[in-house]
Amino acid sequence: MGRDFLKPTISLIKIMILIKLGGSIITNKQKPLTANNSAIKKIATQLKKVNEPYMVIHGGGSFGHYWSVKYDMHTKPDKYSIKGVAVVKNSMVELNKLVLQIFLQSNLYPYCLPPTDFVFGDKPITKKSQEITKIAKTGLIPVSYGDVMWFGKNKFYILSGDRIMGMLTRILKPRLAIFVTNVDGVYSDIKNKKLIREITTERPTITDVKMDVTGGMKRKIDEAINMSKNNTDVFFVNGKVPQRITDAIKGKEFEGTLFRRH
Ligand code: IP8
Repeated sequence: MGRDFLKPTISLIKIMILIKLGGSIITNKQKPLTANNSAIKKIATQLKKVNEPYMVIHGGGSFGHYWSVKYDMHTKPDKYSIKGVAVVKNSMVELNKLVLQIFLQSNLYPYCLPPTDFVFGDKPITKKSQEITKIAKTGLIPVSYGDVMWFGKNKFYILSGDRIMGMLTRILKPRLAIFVTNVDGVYSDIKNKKLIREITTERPTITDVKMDVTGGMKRKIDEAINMSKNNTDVFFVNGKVPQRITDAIKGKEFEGTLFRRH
């Protein structure tokens, strides 16, 4: 099935692409506090070929998720251990720094945007979020990440990168949103690796892999369905074959799952 029809008409009206680099691809989830530098490098090399405004949001993987589990911290606002808050936050800054460094070494120009810059409590700050497209239009790449956030009333919560994707889709109305993970897309059957090529409205029944603190693949699918309802095409692609990211952007045929906008 060709997907070329997705590109020309939409790009005339809409700009901006949101790319979520999942923790499963940019870190080694089996090894605490280990980034997958070579995967990040390969993705950065592909991103160098993109010549339209885009933003990158990355997940926590074996950094943020590792510590969130250790300190029993979740997406629900609560009075979590303040040591936990400090440790999770620091681990995400560390991972973000690595991503920024590799981007710079790959001749990309990242512009670090922690979610505290455009989220207050659990809501996006519309005016600040709207500036993101303008930053991306200069050629810089706004880079944000899942994080532990101050909620108010002595409570904190884990804000996932997937949630940020959903929030910003509503405000920026990107022409495309891409979730990069370590699998080909959404499988209807994880054992046989049967890939669902296209999802319109219905949430597919999937057999999920291990859950993480922010909800794993199921959560990602719900977010993607809502984003496609917000008139944005959403792709799930495998970051181990990073060319699929640029193929999706260029409207070429590629292996992955499309959540068609409606
Ligand atoms: O990996 C989670 O972000 P995600 C960030 O996008 C933390 O779910 C701090 C666990």
